[in-house]
Amino acid sequence: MTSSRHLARGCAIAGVALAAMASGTAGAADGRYIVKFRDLQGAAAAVQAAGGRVALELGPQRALAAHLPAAAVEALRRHPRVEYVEVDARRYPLAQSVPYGIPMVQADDPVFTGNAASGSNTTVCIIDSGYQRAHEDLPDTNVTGTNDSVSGNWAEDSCGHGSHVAGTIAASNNNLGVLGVVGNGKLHLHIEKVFNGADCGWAYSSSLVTALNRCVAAAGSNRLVINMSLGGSTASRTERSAFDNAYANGVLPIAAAGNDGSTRTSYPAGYAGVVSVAAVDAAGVVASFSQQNSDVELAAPGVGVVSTTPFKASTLSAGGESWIGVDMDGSARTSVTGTLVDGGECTAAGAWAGRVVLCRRGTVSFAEKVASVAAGGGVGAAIYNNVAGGFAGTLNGSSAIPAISMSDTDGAAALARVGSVATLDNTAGTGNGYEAYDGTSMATPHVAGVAALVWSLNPARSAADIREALQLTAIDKGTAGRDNAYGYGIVQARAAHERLQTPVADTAPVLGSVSAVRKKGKTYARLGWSGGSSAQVDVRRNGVVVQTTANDGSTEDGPLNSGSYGYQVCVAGSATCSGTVFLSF
Ligand SMILES: [Ca+2]
Ligand SMILES: [Ca+2]
Repeated sequence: MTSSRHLARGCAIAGVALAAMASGTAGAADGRYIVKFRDLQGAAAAVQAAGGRVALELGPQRALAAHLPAAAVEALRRHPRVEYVEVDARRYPLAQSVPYGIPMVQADDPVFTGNAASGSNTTVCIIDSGYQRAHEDLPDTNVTGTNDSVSGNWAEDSCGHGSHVAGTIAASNNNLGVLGVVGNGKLHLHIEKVFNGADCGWAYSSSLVTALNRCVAAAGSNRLVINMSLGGSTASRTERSAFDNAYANGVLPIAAAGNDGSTRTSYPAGYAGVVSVAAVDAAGVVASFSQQNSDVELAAPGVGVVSTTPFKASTLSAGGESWIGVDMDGSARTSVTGTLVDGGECTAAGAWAGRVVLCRRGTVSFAEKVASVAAGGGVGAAIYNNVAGGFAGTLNGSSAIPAISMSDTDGAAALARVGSVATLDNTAGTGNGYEAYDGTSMATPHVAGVAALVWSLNPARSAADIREALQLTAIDKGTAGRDNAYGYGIVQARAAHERLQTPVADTAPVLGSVSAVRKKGKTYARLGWSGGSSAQVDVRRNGVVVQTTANDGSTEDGPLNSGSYGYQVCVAGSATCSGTVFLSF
């Protein structure tokens, strides 16, 4: 049987919480316009004569901002000294929204943001659906990738999954969009594109192994973390040995625990050499979809994670306001315009010919609501939530008219604009999108980003050291100690870093035996020991170092004259030594 690897993404989009990023567009419902004159002499009088009220004079531009009734707009457009009249469009403060997961995993701690070395000489390889390089909030430099004849151009992302993962790891610390775990651009990202198509589809296990090989080659001398927000239920011998060997060779692979809500093990997360990541919500509670088994190792934010997507946002605009909604699965991807009406719960068709209809969530399915709107002649449906927040919905089929979901608060704001002309724009296309997704796919990049961040500031440590520090410093959740829902708990960047900064105390070797052996008529001492925290040991004879050798458990010393000798084995260059064992002959 052929195994395949699917995206580990749960119920997709769970609402959009970036109201500050919405921009006002349609019309000047508040009646404010900019009127451009050939010269300003008599301009204010002309505005007043037309029934308007001047708000602001723009001298160098020879223009006035003014509140104008509709009739005045038309009159001024025909005025011989007026060049044009345009809507005085709204501008909003640009702000970066910090997703809740960033502080939850301590990624914004000053120990990292205040250190210019954070992220440097470290690579995160993202094996996914590509990377929307043109996105305004994703790094454009320090990014490499591999084009693939099957999956296409790595710098484009047809389904959005890979770009969402990448944003959680590395969205830029600037004045827009979101913030990633490493936002300073120092982290090297390498993109391996194994998924393609609008739904991302699936990839073969062999493609995943090829991607791993390319990640290793691309990382060069950098420390390498691999992000795999993917998995499947069938193990593969080839894949297992590839990832276990990579880990043994100093690579840190991290994968999603899976979204089935079952106790099944998912692969590659299930291999010993791969860290398996569970998903928690903003309250730190394990998500219902997050798979629970003995392989789960760490937990991280994976519910309602806002990050970067390559898609143009779906919007409803009316009366000078615009709200960001979410495309309903199966909806037509078109833009329509019509008078906005309140359809209640849209349980039955109304007289909605040519209208854009607002529907409240509840009582009947989304598909039935949209069918009612279409049957009533409506040109588009915007379904707003009946509880707090946004939501993602499916029509379990397709509709000829566009349908989007909206949050409860945006729905209430739209209801206040009923009667005005509305545009429901659900066209698909590339753009600087931001969406909230659910899934262990979203938890995985939090851990990968934290591992890279911590490793970059502790460059002498091994992949095994980083892994151990993440385990030992995670916030314990659920039943005390490691458990199958949370693993060791929620990953903590600062705590792991501090643990790695503390020097580890040496432990002494244990010298088990010293015996005399004869070779070519001469006598040697043969030593056998175990333990010791160093790669090399000193052999001491009567307190004097006579040999420094590999800590491999045995060596010989000599030739020796007959007598009595006291031997010790010590951590190289230290006084951390075994007890003394005597040899007399
Ligand atoms: Ca940003
Ligand atoms: Ca626990």
